[in-house]
Amino acid sequence: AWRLPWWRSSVTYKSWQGHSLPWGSCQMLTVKGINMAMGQEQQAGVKEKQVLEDSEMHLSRRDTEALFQEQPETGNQYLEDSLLRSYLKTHLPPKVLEEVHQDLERFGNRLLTKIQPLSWECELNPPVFQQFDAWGRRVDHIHTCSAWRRMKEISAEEGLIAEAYEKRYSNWSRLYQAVKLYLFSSSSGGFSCPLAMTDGAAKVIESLGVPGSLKNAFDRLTSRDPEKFWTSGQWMTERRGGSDVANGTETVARKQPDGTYRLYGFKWFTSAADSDMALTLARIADAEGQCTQGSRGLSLFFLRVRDEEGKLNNVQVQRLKDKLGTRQMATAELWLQGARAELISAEGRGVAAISNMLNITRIHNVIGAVASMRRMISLSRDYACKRVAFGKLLKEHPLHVQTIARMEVQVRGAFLLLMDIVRLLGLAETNLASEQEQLLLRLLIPVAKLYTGKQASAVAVEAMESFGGQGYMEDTGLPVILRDALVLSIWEGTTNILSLDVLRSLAKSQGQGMAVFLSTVQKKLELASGTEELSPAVQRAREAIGSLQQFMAATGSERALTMELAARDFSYSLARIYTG
Ligand code: UCC
Repeated sequence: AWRLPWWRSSVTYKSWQGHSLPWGSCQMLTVKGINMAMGQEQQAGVKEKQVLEDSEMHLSRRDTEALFQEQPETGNQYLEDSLLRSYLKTHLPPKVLEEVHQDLERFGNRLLTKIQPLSWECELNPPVFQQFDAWGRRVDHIHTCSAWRRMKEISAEEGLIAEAYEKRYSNWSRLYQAVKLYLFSSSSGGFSCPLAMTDGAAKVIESLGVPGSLKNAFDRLTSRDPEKFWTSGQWMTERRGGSDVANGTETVARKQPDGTYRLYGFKWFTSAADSDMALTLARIADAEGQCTQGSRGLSLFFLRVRDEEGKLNNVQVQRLKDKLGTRQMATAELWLQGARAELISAEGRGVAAISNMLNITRIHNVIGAVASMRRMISLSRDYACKRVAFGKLLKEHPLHVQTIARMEVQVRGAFLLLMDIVRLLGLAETNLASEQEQLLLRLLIPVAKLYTGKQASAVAVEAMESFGGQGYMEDTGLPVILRDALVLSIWEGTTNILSLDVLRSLAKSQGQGMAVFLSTVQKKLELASGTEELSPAVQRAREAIGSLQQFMAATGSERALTMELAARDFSYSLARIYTG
């Protein structure tokens, strides 16, 4: 019974609970029921009745046998991921590798034995919103399950945020953190989402030099102590929409005599609404109550969601969102009715300040995309080794293997792209990145986010099909992975918005970003051209670069318009070339 998803109606649930009969027997009862209802038994002769009963028995036994398939499983996800292990072996300094390997092996076992069951519990027990108590008092309480709260403790214990900020392994710390998040993602029961925003908030505070007023928050966001650890929200989307933040933000900030602010507005889409704090944008009102419109009117604020006694900070929860996926996690509509907040950016520099957070959460999105592809393919591979069809195992059918191999190529490319981004981020965060590497990082983040988000959805659908009808069954857990993957191309900037961000990054660097991209790719191709087996791939990559350069040269006087229209295809090309 625990395997039943929560949204199955209680009628179905109860009727299953009522029978301790195995599936086959249930079916036999159903067949008998139909026959009785049709009145055939009364009409049939004794002999005919016997034949009918015999065939029912025969059918039910056969069905019972045919219904059982072996469940696809995975083992320790670190040990089984040969590409991940070979990447770490190739890139990490030996001393770092030794320590990291031990920890990842241990973590892989913990994920398998302890964390994965919690993840399913989160899926079965989504958050519940209680607006009033029994006596009519407004409480606006979001009840989360114990497994979800345990995920928060585990995140602290494992240093899933802390690792990146302690910098124990200098520039490799960020990559190491990303690897742990990648392993955690598919078993996190949706907790990857608050972690993404928590990491983003820590990054913003760090980039501000950890001012005294934010020291406590920073220490908590990056703590390994479950008692201290905080998660953060990122409240950006208002009712006019989540893409055009500059024009969509209506929230007003009114300055108080003590220098703090009170925020008034309506946040339409706040993920992980049970977080301890949030970063949010608002327009500061002047003495006459007027605000500057557009991007230049936006400033960034820090706020606590509740005070020390657990009372909401003048925030009202209107309702929880009814989402297609990520149901484990509370996404809410929030009214800010004078929420106390602290201004943490320069006035009018809110978008630029929160972009540090956006870049981190977009990298987390890539992590989630690669992880979900890896999970689906690992399960699909395992199933291919167990399931027999047409007289042999699926893995003995070349066409089936070809389908899995094509997905495998997608996930491997995406994984290597992700690793390169977090490697560059690690360099940037330890002041070891050249100016060129920083430009490349800025460009690759939106490229990777937009491309892997689409890949993850496509791979999830393809992999689901590789299980046949079983892939479509809720209680296999496979549809959950698909639903959760579908959001990856939507939140944190849709594909088109991210494509425009690619153009923004190129324009801001006045073409330097593109030059760095091309020279980096050329260098990688030169290295690869020394290996004969790779020459057809090198050739194709060179042709793709040639087409891209020709396209850019041909944009002519209508360049801005052409580039805007081509932004998505252009970004896909960058992703494919770099990944190749
Ligand atoms: O909150 C959400 C859901 C949370 C759940 C997330 C969990 C993910 C977990 C995954 C785990 C599995 S969703 C919120 C979604 N909304 C967005 O992502 C926003 C999408 N819209 C954009 O990105 C737009 O392009 C905007 C908002 C950035 C456009 O705003 P503006 O004001 O029109 O942009 P400007 O004027 O071009 O940029 C203002 C400044 C510029 O700097 P200056 O002024 O110095 O030239 C830009 O260069 O901001 C800078 N900037 C950036 N800098 C803008 N974007 C970036 C960037 N990405 N990196 C660096």
